[in-house]
Amino acid sequence: MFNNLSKGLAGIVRKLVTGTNVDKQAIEDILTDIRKLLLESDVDVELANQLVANIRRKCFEEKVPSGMTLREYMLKVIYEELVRLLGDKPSGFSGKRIMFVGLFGSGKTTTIGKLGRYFVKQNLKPALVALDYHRPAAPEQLMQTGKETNIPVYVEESKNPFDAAKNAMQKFQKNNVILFDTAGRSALDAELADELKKLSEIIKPDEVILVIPADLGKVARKQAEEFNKLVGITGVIITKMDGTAKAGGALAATLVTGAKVKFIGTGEKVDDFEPYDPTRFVSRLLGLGDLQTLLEKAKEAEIKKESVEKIAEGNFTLQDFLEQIEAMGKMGPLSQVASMIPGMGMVKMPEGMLEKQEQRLKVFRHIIQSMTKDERQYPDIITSSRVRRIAKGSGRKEEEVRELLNQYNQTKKMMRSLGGMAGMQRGSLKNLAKQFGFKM
Ligand SMILES: Nc1nc2c(ncn2[C@@H]2O[C@H](COP(=O)(O)OP(=O)(O)O)[C@@H](O)[C@H]2O)c(=O)[nH]1
Ligand SMILES: [Mg+2]
Repeated sequence: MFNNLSKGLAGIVRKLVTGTNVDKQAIEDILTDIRKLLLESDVDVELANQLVANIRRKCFEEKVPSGMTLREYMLKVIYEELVRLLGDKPSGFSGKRIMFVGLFGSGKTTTIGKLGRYFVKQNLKPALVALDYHRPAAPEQLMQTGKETNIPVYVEESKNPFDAAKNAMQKFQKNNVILFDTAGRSALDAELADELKKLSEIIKPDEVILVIPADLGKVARKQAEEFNKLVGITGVIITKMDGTAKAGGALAATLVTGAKVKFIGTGEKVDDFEPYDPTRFVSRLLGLGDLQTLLEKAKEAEIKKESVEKIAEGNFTLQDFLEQIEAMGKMGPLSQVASMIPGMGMVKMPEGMLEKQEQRLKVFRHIIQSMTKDERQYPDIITSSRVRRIAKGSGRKEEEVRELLNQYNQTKKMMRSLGGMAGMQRGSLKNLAKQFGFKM
């Protein structure tokens, strides 16, 4: 889904995470890339420009929060602006009567089947009502959908949609949700407009859901506005997200009207359907784990800035090392932390490597905890007899104590030899990851 946009954004993020330097020019280059990508995905020019302008302003005019590198800050800003572009909060359904509108072929009937099934899974008792009597095959299709999902369907013998609405509401009094499948046309003409308006007066729907196919692109905005004027839409479901690289257009255009996207359809089958959660959606689009969660957790864990800096300079003690391990521990299991680190999601790690690392860190922690304050501060004083004592105290093997000291010395050497580069990335999570043996 969203293949091009997602691939493109993931590429931009990778560039940002792995680029050697983030300066003014690098930021401008990234902004150019983002704008180009949004336009290619059919996002409105005005919207794309606005998004880029917002990111630029935040990066150049606002102060980068302390404890954050420009790189991380920029990622955060890009993420936030995309979330803003693609909606803010997930939104569910309220009320009993849900009326579906949309042009012919947009996916109304299919979506009603999907949503019906979704309600069944939530232990609700949905019912479906056929209101499209212009096409003979339409009620038939809804009957079929009902059969497949085991949900009752009302079809009016007289083929009068207004009677159908009235009679169905009578019949389905005991059901908790009634889904009304209205007629569509290839365009919203006067006759259809009239019928929908009348139906909406009879049904008095709690929700009016506009169904829009993702491949409609920028036109989605006009359509949403027209339907909204006519019957007042309360939400949108975007279908066929699986079939187009340009889905950004429909999504962004719809949201501009103030409509909330509630669900997205990702295929023809009844389970190809998911609630729309903008923050999760954008994370996925960026190829990141949940960046926001990571940033919050990092703050919670209060990774000590100075000790990170010391590590970056190759000038750190075992005490610093321990603090880092403990901070990482507070952020959750390593696999979880790793999936949240920008860029890490894109790196394939050998199976079991994280678990092994985690185990190793635990051992290191126990060993360091068995050391005296002096030993943690000046590891050079640790002689063989001290190694023996530490091993005994921590219940670990002498070998493991030596391995820790080795790892410490190597890391120190590595960080020193990296010199300038390490300094540049000081404080960054990437650096932290490197510290603990991940390659990014
Ligand atoms: N690939 C894909 N096809 C869909 C999706 N939703 C609906 N369709 C297809 O779009 C066509 C029209 O759907 P239908 O529900 O009959 O549209 P309606 O005229 O608005 O009721 C059918 O062939 C559906 O299988 C979707 O999310 N993905
Ligand atoms: Mg239909």
